[in-house]
Amino acid sequence: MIDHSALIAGTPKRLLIDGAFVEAASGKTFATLNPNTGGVLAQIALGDAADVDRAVAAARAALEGEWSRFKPAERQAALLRLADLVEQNFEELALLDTLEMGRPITAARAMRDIVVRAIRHFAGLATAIHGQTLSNSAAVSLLSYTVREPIGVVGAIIPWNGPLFSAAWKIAPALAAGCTVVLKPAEDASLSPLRFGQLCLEAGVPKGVVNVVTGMGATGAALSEHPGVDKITFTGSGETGQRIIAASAGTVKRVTMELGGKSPNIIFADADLARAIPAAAIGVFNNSGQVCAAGTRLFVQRAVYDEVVEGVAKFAQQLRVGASLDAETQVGPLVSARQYARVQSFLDRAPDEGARLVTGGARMVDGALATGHFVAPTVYADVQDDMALARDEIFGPVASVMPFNTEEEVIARANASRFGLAGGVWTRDITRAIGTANRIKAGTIWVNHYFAMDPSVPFGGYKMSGFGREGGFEHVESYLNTKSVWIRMD
Ligand code: TXE
Repeated sequence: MIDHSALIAGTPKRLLIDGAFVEAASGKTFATLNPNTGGVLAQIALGDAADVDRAVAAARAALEGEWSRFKPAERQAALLRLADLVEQNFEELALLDTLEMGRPITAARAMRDIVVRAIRHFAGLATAIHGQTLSNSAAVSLLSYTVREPIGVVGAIIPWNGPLFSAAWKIAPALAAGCTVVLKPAEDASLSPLRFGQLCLEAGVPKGVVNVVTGMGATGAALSEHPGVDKITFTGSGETGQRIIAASAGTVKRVTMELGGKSPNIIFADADLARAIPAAAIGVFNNSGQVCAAGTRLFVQRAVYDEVVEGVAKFAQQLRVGASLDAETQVGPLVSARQYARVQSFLDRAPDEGARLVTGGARMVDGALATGHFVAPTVYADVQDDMALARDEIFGPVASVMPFNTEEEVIARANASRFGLAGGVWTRDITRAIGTANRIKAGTIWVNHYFAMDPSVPFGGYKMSGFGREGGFEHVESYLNTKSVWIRMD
C-alpha cells in the first residue's frame, strides 16, 4: 500500500533542466489541485521564458554532445531500460495521475500495457531508421541516397487528460530518432511527467536530453516561439494549436498538431447492438469524456434508435461515479473547476437548444462528491446537427444521440464537422462497413469496435483535428529530417 502523502512528497516538483531538478529562475510556484476535493496537492515550479531558455540550451548542448554519439542500439537500450523502470514504478505513476487529474485508479492501472508497450515499440524503431539509395537520370554519373537525421530540439506541449501517456508517447519516439526534448506538461497535471523525466535519467538517458519545464500556457508559448527549438509537437485544444502554429511560424518550426474532435459513431440498424451499445457508451464516458477521440456524436439508424438511446442511458446510469482512488470507480471527476464550468455551460444551454435530456445533466453532489468536479454521465437524444451539443467538443461525459435514415444522409452529416479525428461504424454488412469507413473524413475509423490504439498504428487528424501522425514509423519520421546526398562517380 503506497502512502499518498509520501508519494507526493517524494515526487519531483521542480523543473528538470540539464539533468537536475531546479527552482524556476523567478522562484515562483503554482498549486496543483486534487480534482476529487479541490484541495491543494502540491506546489509546482512555475517555469517562464527564462527557464525555457535554460532548458533549450541544455537540450541543444545534449543534442550536439554525448547524445549525438549514442549509437542507435544505445538509444534503443536506454529506451528499453526506461520501459522497464516505467513498468516497475507503474503503480506510483498511475497513482499520480489518479490524484492529480482524477483518472479512476483501475483505469489508470490499465494504462500500463499501452504506455510500456509504446516505449518498447519506439525503442525497437531506433535501429530501424534508414535512408534510401535512389535512381537518378542525371547527365553525368551520380550516386544519390538519403540519410535521416534527428530534427533537433523538440518542444513537446502536452495536455492533462493523459499526462503519463502523453509524456511517454511524445518522448520515446523523439529519443528513438536521436532528438532531445523540452517537455511542457499541462498545468493541471505536472507530477507524472516530472517523475517520467526522472526515470529517463535513471535509465541512463544523458542529462539535457529530456528536460521538463512545468508552468502555464505562457510557458508553452515561450517554447513555441523559441528560436532554439526545431520542432513543436502539441496535443491539446484547437485554439491553443492555432496560437502555437502562429508563434512557431516566426522560425518556421516543424509542427505536429493533435487537436480535438467531435467524432461520429454510426450505428446501423443491422448492427450487433449487444456490442454496439456498451462500446458506444464507453466511447463517450471513458476518462469522464476527456478523450480527444470520444465518439460523442452518436448517429443511430431510426429502426433501432429508441433501443440504443435507452441502452446507452441505462449503461450511463449503471456506471459507478466516484472518487478516483476508489477501485470500484468507473467515472471520476473532471480535471478542474475550469473544465467543470466548461462542461456545465453546455449542459446549461442544452434545454434552450431543444435537446431531450434522457439521463444525467447535472453535477453529482452526494456527500463525498460535493466538493469535487463530478458530472453525471449524460445522454441527450434528438440532438440536431446545428446545436452546440453536436458541433463543439465538450470534453465531458456527454453523449449526443441523433437519429438518421439512410447511409448517404449519415455520411454527409458525419462529415459536416470542422473536426476529423476519429469515427466508428457498426454494421454486419461488409460493403457498407468498408464504404462508410472509406468515406468518413477522419484519421482513424473503427468498425464494430470503438477505441483501439496501438503504438504500431498511426493516429492523427483530418481537418481542424490537426496534422501529422503519431504511432507507427510515421511518428519516428516526424522527428527526422531527410538529407539527400549526391556523389559524382566518374
Ligand atoms: O487546453 P489547452 P485546455 C480541448 C478540450 C478542452 C479544451 C480546453 O475540448 O475542454 O481543449 O482545455 C498549453 N502556447 N482539449 O485549455 O489550452 C497548456 O499549458 C503554448 C483537447 O486545458 O490546449 C497545456 O500544456 N502552449 C485535447 C496544453 O497547452 C499553451 C486535450 C494544452 O492546453 C498555450 C486537452 C499557448 N498559448 C484539451 N496555451 C486533446 N486533443 O486530447 C496553453 N498551452
